[in-house]
Amino acid sequence: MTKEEIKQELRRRLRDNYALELEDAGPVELFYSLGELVKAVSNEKWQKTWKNYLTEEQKQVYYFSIEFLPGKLLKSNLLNLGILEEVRQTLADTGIDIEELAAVEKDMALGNGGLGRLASCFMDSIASCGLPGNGNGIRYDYGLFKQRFMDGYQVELPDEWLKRGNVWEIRREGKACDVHLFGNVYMKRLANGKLQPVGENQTTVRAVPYDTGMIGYQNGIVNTMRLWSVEIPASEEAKYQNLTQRRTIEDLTAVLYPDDSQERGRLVRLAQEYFFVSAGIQSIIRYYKKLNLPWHSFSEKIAIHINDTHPAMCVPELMRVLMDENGLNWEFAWDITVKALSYTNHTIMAEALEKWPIHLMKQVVPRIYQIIEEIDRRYVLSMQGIHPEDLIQRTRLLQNDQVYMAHLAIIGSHSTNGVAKIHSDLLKAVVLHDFYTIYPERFNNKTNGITERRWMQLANEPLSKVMDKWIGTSWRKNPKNLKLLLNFQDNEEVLKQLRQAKLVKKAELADYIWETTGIEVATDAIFDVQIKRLHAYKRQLMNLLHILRLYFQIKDHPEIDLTPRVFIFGAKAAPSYSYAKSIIKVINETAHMINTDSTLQGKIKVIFLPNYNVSLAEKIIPAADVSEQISLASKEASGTSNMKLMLNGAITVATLDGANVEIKDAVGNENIYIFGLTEKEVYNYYENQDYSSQKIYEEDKELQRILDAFIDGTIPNVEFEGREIYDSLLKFNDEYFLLRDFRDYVQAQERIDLDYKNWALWQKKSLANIANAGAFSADETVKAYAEDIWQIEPIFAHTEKEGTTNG
Ligand code: B1N
Repeated sequence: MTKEEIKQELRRRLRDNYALELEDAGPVELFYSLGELVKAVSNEKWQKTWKNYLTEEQKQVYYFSIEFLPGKLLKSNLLNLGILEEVRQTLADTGIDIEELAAVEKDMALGNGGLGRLASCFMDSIASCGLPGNGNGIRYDYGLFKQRFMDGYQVELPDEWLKRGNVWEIRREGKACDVHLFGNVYMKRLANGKLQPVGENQTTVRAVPYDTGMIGYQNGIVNTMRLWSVEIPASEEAKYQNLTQRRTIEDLTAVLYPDDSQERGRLVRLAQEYFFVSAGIQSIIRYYKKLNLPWHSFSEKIAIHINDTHPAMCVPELMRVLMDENGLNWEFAWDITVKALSYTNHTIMAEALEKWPIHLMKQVVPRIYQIIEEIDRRYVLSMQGIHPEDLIQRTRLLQNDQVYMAHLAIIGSHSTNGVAKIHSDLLKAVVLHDFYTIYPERFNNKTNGITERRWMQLANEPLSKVMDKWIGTSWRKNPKNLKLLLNFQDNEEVLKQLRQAKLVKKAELADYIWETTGIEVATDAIFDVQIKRLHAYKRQLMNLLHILRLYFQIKDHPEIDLTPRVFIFGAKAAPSYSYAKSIIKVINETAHMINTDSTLQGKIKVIFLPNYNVSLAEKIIPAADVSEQISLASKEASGTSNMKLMLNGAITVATLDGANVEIKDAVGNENIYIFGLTEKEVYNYYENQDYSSQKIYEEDKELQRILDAFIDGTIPNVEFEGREIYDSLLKFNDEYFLLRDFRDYVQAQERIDLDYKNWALWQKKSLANIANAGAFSADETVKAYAEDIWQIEPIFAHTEKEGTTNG
């Protein structure tokens, strides 16, 4: 599209929709008109892509995830369509800043954190690699809550992201389907002697899909992310005349559960899980039937991926549809199911491994529960005589009146993967070791990745331009080519320009901090960033202990030569996670104490930015100098902000946890600050039960002073929270070994302080991080899934191959 065409199209839409001239339109009208224009351009490609998949009968993957976290789509869609610069220029010619209208778009925040964001990075990469893939999830009316601070406390407000409508989605009423919940199921004997399940007193709801185009990077491909919304079916209208009854049903897709890595056994959550699983499986079956192929070819055309256990009911649901609705026998249906399905595990935290009480399952999904019971029975039977009885009992689905969802996912699929090397190894050796002895061939690793397009090209233009200048533009299509930057390690001009680019983004963030908090920060300070959900295992508290150490140091020695530092936090706590909320309160109160103390001469500042989300991440990450990845070794399955920060030239201070281990291998020891217990040492403590935080406290005077600050009035206004935290570290023996790792952490921080003073040395480390970040491109990750797990091919490869055989 030329600039002239863009302008004409925009003018037409503004006139038709708003009766406005381009020059008179405000950012809201401009955003919606431009959004429609983008949709028109991409819809044509979407239609073509879909036609192509159909005629080629290409194998498709369906990525089932209860969370998707795309953030804003305008600029990303423009970039991927290859018209970002043209549109920017066209608008600029009329005196309009594209950023102003981009800011109108609400973040699509239908996810909690890493798991949902990963799903969205994968959607972008799958389309960009030309792979036939679809997302399947829930269209929540309210996304993750909006976070405010009041008196330092987290307050949650509803996220009304749909208030002004959503330009990107297409409602497809014609593709709606019915989902049955609750009631009873009994078996009826048919005339032919076969048993047929019959439901009674069931609640039938309508699942209506809303599709959003997932636009590939300048390759003409547009895939589909399908999100389901609940409605009351016309046939049932008479049944639900009462408003409360209607509400109960409409509640099903009303809100996203805000608990990250923390499971709570709620009825509505279980109903949500079944709702999007059932609707998704039904629409897959409908598609497969269009192909007119025998059932035994199913897994040659369809791969179904379950993102964590939330969609694990795909196993019994596919069984149900194949048997109850299509007459297949158990063995045949089971064979198809196991071949089609695959599963990713995202956590070893016990509280996040889903287990549903049997009584709840019987109540909410009675037919599914029957099938689960039968899977369990057959599993036990098939393993007897092959494996020892205790192993069988430990791995079966039904234990302690609960359904173990991870067991269901592993037994009912052909592949189980972890999300970083160390995590996958832990699954094999410890967490899922029993299953590994039974199905060793099913286990594999797929280290997470990120889409560099969003996290570098869109979020960090100054850096992108420096890259273009020195290594050309090939990295934009192929992030592995960031490696070319290594040729300039010793080029002072390149180092200077990289530093300058960082400074531009730091100045922008400093402005944002000033606007949102009224606090002034200096751009020559180290910007030290920890951004992730608030969780005890992620150890934001240890970061705070280090900040308090610096505070006391400056208080005692005002003349001390510290490199000025701005500590930046972004984190939401699950509303029910009171310990995490106490940590937020204590960080906020410490921040206030430090930021208002002029005797500190601005040497340290603490900024807790409210409402951390994808858009805020795009502001913070490009401005970061230091990336805090300090979880207790073994607890963080992978992490992905570690990759985004590295890509933007931040240097990581890290434990050997999750993908940090692979980041260390990629950049080398001299370009990362590693500290703390290893995963083996952590497990040794568990085994020997000989950890005593009290002992460390008693032997370390400085640490005593820091911990006492929580309860002796040093940190103001934290009476209850300070005591809660103090007790967690001493009375309850410091579950996440903060005191054990503290000294080592402090030493790493001292090296950072020193190294930053030598700008060229620091910049060289930063360069090495940028250059090696290509290894963490989600493009590479999804290609590995496509090859090893899903067995799907890019559309281009497919058509070429067909071409040669035909020709
Ligand atoms: O998944 C990310 C990883 O990078 C993180 O390390 C990991 O913590 C995160 C229940 C979860 N694991 N488990 C969840 C989310 C929501 C929920 O209701 C669990 N999130 C992760 C991507 O692999």
